[in-house]
Amino acid sequence: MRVLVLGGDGFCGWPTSLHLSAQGHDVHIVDNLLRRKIDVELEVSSLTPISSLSERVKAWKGISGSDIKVSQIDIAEQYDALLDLITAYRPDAIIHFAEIRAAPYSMKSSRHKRLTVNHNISATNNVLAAIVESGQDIHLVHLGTMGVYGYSNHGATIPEGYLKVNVDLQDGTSINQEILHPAHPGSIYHTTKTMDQLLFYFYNKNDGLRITDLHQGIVWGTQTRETRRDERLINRFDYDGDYGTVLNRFLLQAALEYPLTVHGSGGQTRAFIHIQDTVRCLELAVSNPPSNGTRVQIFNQVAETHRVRDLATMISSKTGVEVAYIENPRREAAENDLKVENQCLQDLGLNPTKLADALLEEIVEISRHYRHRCDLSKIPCVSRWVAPRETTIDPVVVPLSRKRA
Ligand code: NAD
Ligand code: USQ
Repeated sequence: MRVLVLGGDGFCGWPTSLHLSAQGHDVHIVDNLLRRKIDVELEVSSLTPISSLSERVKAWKGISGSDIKVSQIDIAEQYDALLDLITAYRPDAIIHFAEIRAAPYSMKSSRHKRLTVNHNISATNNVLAAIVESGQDIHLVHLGTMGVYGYSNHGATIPEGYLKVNVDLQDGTSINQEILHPAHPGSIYHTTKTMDQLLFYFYNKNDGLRITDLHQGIVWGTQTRETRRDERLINRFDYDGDYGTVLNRFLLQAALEYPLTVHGSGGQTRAFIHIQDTVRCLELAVSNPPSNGTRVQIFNQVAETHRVRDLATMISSKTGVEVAYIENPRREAAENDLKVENQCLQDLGLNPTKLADALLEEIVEISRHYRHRCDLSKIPCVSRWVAPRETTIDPVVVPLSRKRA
């Protein structure tokens, strides 16, 4: 298959590009290097020494014999260039990773909020409009997030995208329907992913586009089978307060003997998946497109769920590093449970990796190996959801009512 990977230089996109290339697919990366520019803005860099994108693909050609072509296009701004590439390359599938993806970054200031919304919504709409204008039957695979569902404590298992509802009609009868699960985003970044969902809904209904939306949990780990083959292929490792995600941050902190930064009581339960499984899920999604005329296919890309303080306690007991409970800079529930349906990708062949000592140890090893590259001043999360002067305002709480049988 010919696969266009938008955002193929990023944390998920690079190992996915290599994996698909190793599986014999023809891969073409599009990236405007925005993620590397954000590193410059934040004055931080990946813990691992990532090569330039041109060095990466040259190294891959030398190691595997396979070509990965690269186009530097800003898909949010350069619509004509994107359309020309799609027209010429004629991809069977497009994988769309190319969005600003860090919740704390999106909440840093009004400039970051506006940038994240304008950028992500334009990027997604441009891809959809370009597929329609190209007149080609291309399967779009998008990386969504578990955060579109939110983290309220309603006790029910989160379904894969669609919720069954019963609607009472005026004549006293009722109808059963499946609707998109209500959106309950927890940051501006997560909000853009809920808006993406509506764009997919519309283009699927209006233009018959075939779309798979993967609602992914927090990705942990760094290396995959392909990125491990040569140091020039190494994947990025974000540890800073804006882009670093919780489990990788805790493992790095453990390696540096830096107290584990648990927000609040650490009662937040989140979904996790290892990067090796992410690339496998993308392979499965690309190989299993929805048929024409079907609604947007939504899969929950999740291996397991964990409570943040349980992760910290587990890592602390293995390494002896203390746990620091710090004021939560985010506005989120102090405690939540999370039950998630994740059967669809397993039915397609995913056998997800669970948190395993060997994999945790591998991240600690990477962290130890590159610890000299870590800037400790970048570890604290300084982006606040609400400015201090506003913290007396109570958030809007949507009451949940329950019908008892
Ligand atoms: P990343 O920031 O490392 O990678 C995104 C890539 O897209 C970067 O290389 C960036 O330069 C490129 N890009 C951004 N805007 C672009 C544009 N306008 N034109 C061209 N290229 C552009 O992020 P990631 O961690 O690889 O995440 C990829 C996707 O997966 C995101 O959409 C994210 O929301 C989703 N996701 C990530 C995680 C996670 O834990 N990392 C979890 C769930 C979902
Ligand atoms: N947290 C800590 N300590 C830290 C960092 C985070 O306690 O040092 C807590 C946060 O308060 C939050 C939880 O850990 O409750 C998760 O935070 P995170 O930064 O690991 O994850 P999040 O902001 O949700 O975003 C990440 C990715 C995003 C993706 C999302 C999937 O950056 O692209 O969409 O995970 S999900 O969380 O399932 O929505």
